[in-house]
Amino acid sequence: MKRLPLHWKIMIGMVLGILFGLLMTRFSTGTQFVTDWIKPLGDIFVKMLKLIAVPLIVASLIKGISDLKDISKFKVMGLRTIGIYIVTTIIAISIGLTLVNTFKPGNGISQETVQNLKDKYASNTSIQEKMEEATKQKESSPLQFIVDMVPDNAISAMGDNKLMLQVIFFTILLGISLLLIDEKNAKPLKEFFDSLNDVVLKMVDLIMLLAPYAVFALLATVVVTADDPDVLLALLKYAGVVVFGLFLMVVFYSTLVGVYTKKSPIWFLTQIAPAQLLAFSTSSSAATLPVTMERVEEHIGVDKEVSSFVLPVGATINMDGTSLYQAVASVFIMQVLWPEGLTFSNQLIIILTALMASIGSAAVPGAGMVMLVIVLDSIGFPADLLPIGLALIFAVDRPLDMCRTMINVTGDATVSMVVAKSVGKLGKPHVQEWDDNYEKV
Ligand code: DAS
Repeated sequence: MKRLPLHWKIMIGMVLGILFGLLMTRFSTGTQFVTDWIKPLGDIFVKMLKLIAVPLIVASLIKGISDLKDISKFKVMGLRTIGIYIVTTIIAISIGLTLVNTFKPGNGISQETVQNLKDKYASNTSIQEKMEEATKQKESSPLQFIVDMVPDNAISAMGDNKLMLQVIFFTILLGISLLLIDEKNAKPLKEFFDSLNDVVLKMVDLIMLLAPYAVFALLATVVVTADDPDVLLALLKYAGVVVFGLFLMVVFYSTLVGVYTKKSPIWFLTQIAPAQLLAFSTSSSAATLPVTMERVEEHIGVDKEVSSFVLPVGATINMDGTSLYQAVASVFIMQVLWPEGLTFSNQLIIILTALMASIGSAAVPGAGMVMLVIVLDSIGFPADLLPIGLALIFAVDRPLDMCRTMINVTGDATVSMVVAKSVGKLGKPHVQEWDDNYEKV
């Protein structure tokens, strides 16, 4: 067990978690037992990862910027990153639309199933909450997400994971200012952030020792709280289209890595596997970010100058998995509830609004579904059918959230490699992983 690579240990934890969850569903008090005594371990693990996300972003972003010789390189890297993120998201949405229009998963849903889902979820508080959250987002101005980027209090911005963009905004300002002041005066702060960066990366290693046990708890919880199988079966074709689309995205990323960076795609996927498995288990790009950064920097060899900017920005605005899901889900819901809305122009609008919605989606569980309301609203989907539309896909949203978050993280890691290669900052991995205690090579 000691020599087993980390991602194998995590996978074993996941499988045992699923089996244990299935076993617990056999007992009347099984769900309560898992919720009371197993779930907290998973919650603690996710909280610990979110706890160190902000100091890691601040330390590595400051180190990344202050290591730059001239600020113009940062501008080039920033524009290149945003540009590639937009392109990969548009590709994801296009794949989603092509598949959902080809396989038409909505055409197989009976009105009886729709009624069954309507009765089951129409009064569901979670759906009401998502509708309210989406309404709030709709009412804010289109540039609100830029205004929200500017924190009015540096310390509070540091403390709130949801406002990751505010942390990034403040840190970039601090890093650039550090670059522009006298070298002698900048030295103490630069050295502080250098050591903070190393310390926080080591904290990631230590927290990851918990990972196999934490994913056991997370997966057992997902299993015991899952919906009854017959509902899941009715939506199998829809879920299959989403998962197949997400798989095609992994093929796209692997091809991009192999062709552009000349690195083996299998090697790439193996190195980021722990981050992918955590994204799958937590359904949160924000919680996974510290591990994504550690894997990309230490195990792939992307320079901090690049990863410290590309990954935090990607975790908040680049969600290729989510955008593909939103494209499939919106057309699926129209196929079932509003076939007359399936015009070509509406699907073009979906490309634009799913792009904006995935940028606006928070890196937390279930965020993609909230923004789906924005996408449907943008094409004039009847407001009274919206809650039914969400009820239609609600049953399989959590497993699909796990899958799309895994793709979100894979896309960020891919773009960080491509950007690093393009600016000559893709070097050798720093560590050779034998087991949880890495050997420095
Ligand atoms: N769970 C979100 C994330 O963390 C993605 C989503 O909800 O679609 O990436």
